[in-house]
Amino acid sequence: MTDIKAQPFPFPLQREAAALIVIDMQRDFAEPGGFGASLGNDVSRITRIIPDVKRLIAGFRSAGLPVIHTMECHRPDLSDLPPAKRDRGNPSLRIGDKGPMGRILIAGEPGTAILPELAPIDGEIVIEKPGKGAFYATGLGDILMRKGIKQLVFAGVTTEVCVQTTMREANDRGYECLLVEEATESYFPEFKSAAIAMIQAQGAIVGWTAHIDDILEAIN
Ligand code: TIU
Repeated sequence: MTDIKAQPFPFPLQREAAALIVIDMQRDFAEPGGFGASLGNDVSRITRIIPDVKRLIAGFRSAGLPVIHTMECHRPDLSDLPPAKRDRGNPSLRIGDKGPMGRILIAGEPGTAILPELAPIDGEIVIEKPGKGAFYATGLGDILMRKGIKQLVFAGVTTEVCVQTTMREANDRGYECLLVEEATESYFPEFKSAAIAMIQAQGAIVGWTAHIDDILEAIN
């Protein structure tokens, strides 16, 4: 067992049972005209983490460890979109509406795709999820169990919405969760800091957080 330098204390890596999960690094959250922008957010914050997420993915691939990708999206007929989610707030475009990159957050549309720099390669699992958490209404739990994965290293966006929701779901299911600080981002810097603090607090109540170089050194 190798410990990874982490907060609030070292993460006890079980290399054979660990996987990277990259949450929702989609054009819809990172590019103008997508879902994130339709909610009034400055999406340029998200693009800044692309090089670090890319480096992290490359490190897991070269270590021979699994990389799992998630995408927040809905069926074209909207049958998996609760009206409460579609109707929430006052966005300039709602989920399912046609925007400059196709229909917002709909499976198969150009804007819903994972950013090309971070695209999955053959053999990597891609989970399409209708919720903020990646365990809700997906096959993720069964897939992880079949693969013997017990530890999840988290990257992606946004820290306090889909990343933290999925970490909490995973933590309750018995996974040990480690968030990579440079490889996650929020539209709100104060929410990213708060999410990191609340994850680590109370003796890793939700999980650990660590820096990218410490993780890559431990797995390679
Ligand atoms: N709005 C926001 O911060 N996030 C989302 O809607 N989805 C994800 O975090 N992926």
